Amino acid sequence: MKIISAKVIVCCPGRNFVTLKISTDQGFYGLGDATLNGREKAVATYLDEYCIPALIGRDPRNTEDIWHYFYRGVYWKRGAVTMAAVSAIDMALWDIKAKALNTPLYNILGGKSRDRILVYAHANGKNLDDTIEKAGLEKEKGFRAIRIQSGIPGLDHTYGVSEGNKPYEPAQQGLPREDSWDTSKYLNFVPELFAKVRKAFGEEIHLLHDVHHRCTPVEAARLARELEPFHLFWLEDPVTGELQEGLRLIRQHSVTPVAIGEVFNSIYDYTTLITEQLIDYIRMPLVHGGGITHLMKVAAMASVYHIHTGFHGATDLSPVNLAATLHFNTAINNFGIQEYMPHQEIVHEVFTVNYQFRQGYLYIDDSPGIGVDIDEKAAAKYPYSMACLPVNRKSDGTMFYW
Ligand code: EZ4
Ligand code: CO
Repeated sequence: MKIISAKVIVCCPGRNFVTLKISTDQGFYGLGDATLNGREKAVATYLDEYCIPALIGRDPRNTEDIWHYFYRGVYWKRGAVTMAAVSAIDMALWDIKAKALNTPLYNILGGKSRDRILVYAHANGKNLDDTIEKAGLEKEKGFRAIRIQSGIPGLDHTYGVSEGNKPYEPAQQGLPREDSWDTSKYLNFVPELFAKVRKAFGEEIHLLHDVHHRCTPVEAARLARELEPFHLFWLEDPVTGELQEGLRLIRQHSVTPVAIGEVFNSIYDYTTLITEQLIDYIRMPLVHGGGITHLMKVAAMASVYHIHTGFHGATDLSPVNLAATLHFNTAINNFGIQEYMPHQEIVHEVFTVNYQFRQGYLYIDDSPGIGVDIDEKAAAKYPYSMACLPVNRKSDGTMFYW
């Protein structure tokens, strides 16, 4: 089998997506997600200019060799743009391999370790009462795990909280919006938030929270310790992960489980975190972490250290990534939980999907390959429209993490 052509499809059904489509001489084609929120065109250009010409003529079944060609074979390794491109290629090749064998992807990743995938929903309220109400709505939909984010008294915008009644979407048209941040206001509010939410819902439901990289290690250690009585499923990105050793301080002071890595893109971002057991969940998604080939290795390494998966799954990751992730989660032993933020209806005019939500779980069907298709005519109706993630400053104007 040979790759005869490949193309990048950039579209904007409500938000931007980058999809790689690789075609073979045997009639099979594969899809890979290459979406990098706010930097879509950089990945599309990297694929178009440097990767696609080097793919033509290769046997698409050689997933391991092709992965290393675009990783090890390239002098400039790692980085979000490069690795999103590698991920898309890898995902599309695995899609082709499974389609050629006429079997769902999970079958060639280890088969079924489970029939359904536990997912968590998002409750984003403007204030404490609104957050409890929103969490109640998610519980009524059947979710058994809910991420709790709330507006913070005294701050105009807070990460994770939508404008008006719109669904949460952090990327805004044009150049980045500037938010303002105050860590002490945040730290004073969050324990009270979780005390009330836990009281309202009892111990049965899993509660999660995303700090979104905004604490120093010692601030994060304080928060993690103060949240201990409310038994969080996890505390996400309590600090930026750039300094892996920074996570030691949190571990020394608290038993609140920690999840990290939605902005990581390589196994080398995780080595200290995993081998010193400083975290409990890996978040690096297939679309940004080198695809199935690389994540299989990261997940295997994590499994040795009692660490589970809990992959990033916001709406800026396309249905192709979500479906590939569901196959992955079906197959591996150390699956933990999957983030699930449903895409807008308009997204499904472009992507037809093979998964379904029921009572707290996602179910993937047994169509061959990844099982998601793209309607290129529909995609062409929604051209790319520049949008960026916000930037964030402390209240005195100091540039900070968003
Ligand atoms: O801010 O996907 O846990 N989820 C998150 C997301 C990220 C966005 C960035 O594009 O942190 O909401
Ligand atoms: Co996050």
